Amino acid sequence: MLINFRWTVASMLFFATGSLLTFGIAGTPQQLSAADPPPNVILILADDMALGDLASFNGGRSRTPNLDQLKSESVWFSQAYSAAPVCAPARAALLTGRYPHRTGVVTLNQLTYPSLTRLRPDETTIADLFQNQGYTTGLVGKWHCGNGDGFEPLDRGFDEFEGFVNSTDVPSYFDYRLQIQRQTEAFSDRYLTSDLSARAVEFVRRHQHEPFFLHLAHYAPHRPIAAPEERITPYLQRGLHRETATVYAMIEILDEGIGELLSELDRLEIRDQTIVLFASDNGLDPLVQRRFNRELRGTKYTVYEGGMRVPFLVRWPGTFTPGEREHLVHFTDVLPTLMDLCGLKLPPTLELDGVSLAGLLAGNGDDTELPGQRYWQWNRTEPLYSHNAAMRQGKWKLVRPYVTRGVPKGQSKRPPALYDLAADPSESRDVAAQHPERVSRMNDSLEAWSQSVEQDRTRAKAVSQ
Ligand SMILES: [Ca+2]
Repeated sequence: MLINFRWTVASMLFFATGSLLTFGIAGTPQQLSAADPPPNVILILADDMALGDLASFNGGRSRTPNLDQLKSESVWFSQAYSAAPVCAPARAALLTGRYPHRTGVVTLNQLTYPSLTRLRPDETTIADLFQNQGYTTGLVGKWHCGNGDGFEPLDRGFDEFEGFVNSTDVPSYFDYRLQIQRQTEAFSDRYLTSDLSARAVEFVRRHQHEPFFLHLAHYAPHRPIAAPEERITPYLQRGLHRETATVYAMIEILDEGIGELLSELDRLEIRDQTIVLFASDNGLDPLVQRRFNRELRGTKYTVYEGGMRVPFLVRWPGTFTPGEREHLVHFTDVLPTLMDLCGLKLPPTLELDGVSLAGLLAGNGDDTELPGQRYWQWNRTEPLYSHNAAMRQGKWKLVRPYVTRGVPKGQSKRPPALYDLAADPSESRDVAAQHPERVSRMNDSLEAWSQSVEQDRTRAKAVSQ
């Protein structure tokens, strides 16, 4: 009843204004007529899946027919970046449209560092915005943006939650616990990824007649790696290392589930009114056997390209013309983009770091609409901005090098490196010595950003413990 009431309110607002959707970016504004319902949104996130894990990028090493089909039907961004090289901060940016540090979520491991992984109570999530404007909102899968009362998905804008808050709930893909609303249930008769896929399909069936926002946050192919043996065998027979074979089997099952979800949209005849966005939160995990990732340097945990460049596909059949975009886009752009596409309002007090990509998606935008710089930083504990930080400006990338995956011992003394990604996409040649003025300017900019986000992170109204 609540959902229907909300939808009625949304409809009244919609019909009162006569139009709901305007692309707020340069180009001809496009409006849906009053007869068009607001689009549904499915935001799918893989976990530790690299750009090179898609079969269309790796020469068929893996099998991802459904994701490759989705890519062929989508606007896909070939230079898309997560907001961090690890799970929780990347997700915090996706949920808020803001750099992770501002949100209070700066590292992983919620149990060891609860106060550094909780999305601050004064942050607004994308789920809040959809929920407040008439959508039914659901999270299926991993949360990882805070645990405890007031910090979990049902407290942060989701009407429905079927998933897990802490990684300790998933000791195995074959033996795990899920929270279903606020009840915990244990499962040992199924495979996690297939289970989450089925729950996503059920969510869509339940809410097919209302506008919905579904965030399907898969765990695959994150550790603990495991898959049914018969799914691993074909990759072993190709001579792959067992860990790589297992990861590819996990990705294949992830791909199958996404195929089933997309087929369900067809069966329910809501394909054209459903925006689907697919991405991954960071690059491949070095603690699992290294595998092909194009020419990209680095892995999860590092701010090199291999740690943060991710697949980023956006499909809206009948509205977007599929094709590649080479613009530099970032996880903080997701919230403003989806708000824009759905014709929803952004509170004027919200200070976002990202921008709407609606113009680029519609094919009438250009680089001038994007921020000129993007920034990243991660270390395991309280932020030390001399560690593992980066800034991208055009083809240039400044990197304060990665030092350790463990707890750093004080500030890093290593000098910044400069890479020309147009000439050197694998970040193999440090050209800082040839461009001292550029290094100095970019380093100053990175320093200013660090101070800004740190000030925001430590602002008053601190997270209660
Ligand atoms: Ca991850």
